Amino acid sequence: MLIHSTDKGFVHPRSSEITPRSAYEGRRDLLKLLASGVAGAALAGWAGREALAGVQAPGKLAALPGAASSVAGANTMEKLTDYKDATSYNNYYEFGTDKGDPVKNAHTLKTRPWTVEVEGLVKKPGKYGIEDLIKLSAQEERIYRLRCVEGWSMVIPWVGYSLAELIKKVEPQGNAKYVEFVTLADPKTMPFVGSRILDWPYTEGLRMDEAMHPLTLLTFGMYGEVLPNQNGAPVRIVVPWKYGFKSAKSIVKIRFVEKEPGTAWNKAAANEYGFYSNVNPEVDHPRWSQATERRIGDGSGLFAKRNKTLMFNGYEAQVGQLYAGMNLKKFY
Ligand SMILES: Nc1nc2c(c(=O)[nH]1)N[C@H]1C(S)=C(S)[C@@H](COP(=O)(O)O)O[C@H]1N2
Ligand SMILES: [Mo]
Repeated sequence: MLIHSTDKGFVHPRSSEITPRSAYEGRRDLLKLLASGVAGAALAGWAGREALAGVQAPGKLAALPGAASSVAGANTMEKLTDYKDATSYNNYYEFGTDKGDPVKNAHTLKTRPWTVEVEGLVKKPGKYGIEDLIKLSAQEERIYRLRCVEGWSMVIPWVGYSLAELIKKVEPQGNAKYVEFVTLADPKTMPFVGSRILDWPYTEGLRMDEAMHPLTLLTFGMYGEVLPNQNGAPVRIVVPWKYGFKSAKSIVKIRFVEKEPGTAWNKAAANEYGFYSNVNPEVDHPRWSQATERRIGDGSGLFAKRNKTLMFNGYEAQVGQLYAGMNLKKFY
């Protein structure tokens, strides 16, 4: 997400695979079984739940397990990105612009106490303490690809629940057409807030139907644990069919509005980053192609293996309908 340079071959420390293959493959078999309809009651009990909790926690942070999700598209079978890679190669500009900065600097982020304010065009505005927000709905584990606009991607087992659960509780008014996410901008704990790279706070937004889509995840954890600070603790959004920058980290406000809200990267470079930002291999970034991507962990620099990028990041069957008839070159 850089104005100055593109993804420059960061060297990844080789780390042993965090998720034991046995656990992962056990989950794959179970999900196949569920899809075939055989599972049902036999899996409903304790044994089934145990087996479905696919990802073993790395043991670094507080546990936050989630039950395997039944939402369509929420369980890609691709190999998970190593926990170490997913937590040391980040974009979180409040803590620096290099991929290695957030893991070094984000320890200063204070994630308790934390409140998320729901405001704007809703019948039930209010402030949610983070613990209440976590308990508002059952936690699910969802394995999503996150595709950065810079050309790399990861596969991460996120933990959270559909943002729609919260939206239904707060009852948007009829004229609420968009949802805006405002993130923390605290110059005391975030060394780059105050720099001129972006207009702080970092904000993002979704159209109401995008925000209500079951794949849009209000996210509290990953790999069976709470989010590490550098990944957006204590709560972030993950929108798997859009470029990573739509997935705002460390949110403090959810605001319901009538007009399309401004967004951090659109304000910084409107010709490069639109409001929609759906992953689209056919619409290039003005300065580079979006046709392929590099999966983090699959080598870097000259040895990087590149994969074809999929329309809507592979979630076209689930979300394509939201954009029927829209010119996606114009609304990039
Ligand atoms: N507040 C905030 N949220 C943010 C960003 C940021 O700089 N600040 N970067 C975005 C970008 S460009 C990406 S690709 C993802 C990266 O998420 P990850 O580090 O967990 O992989 O976070 C997004 N959310
Ligand atoms: Mo990104």
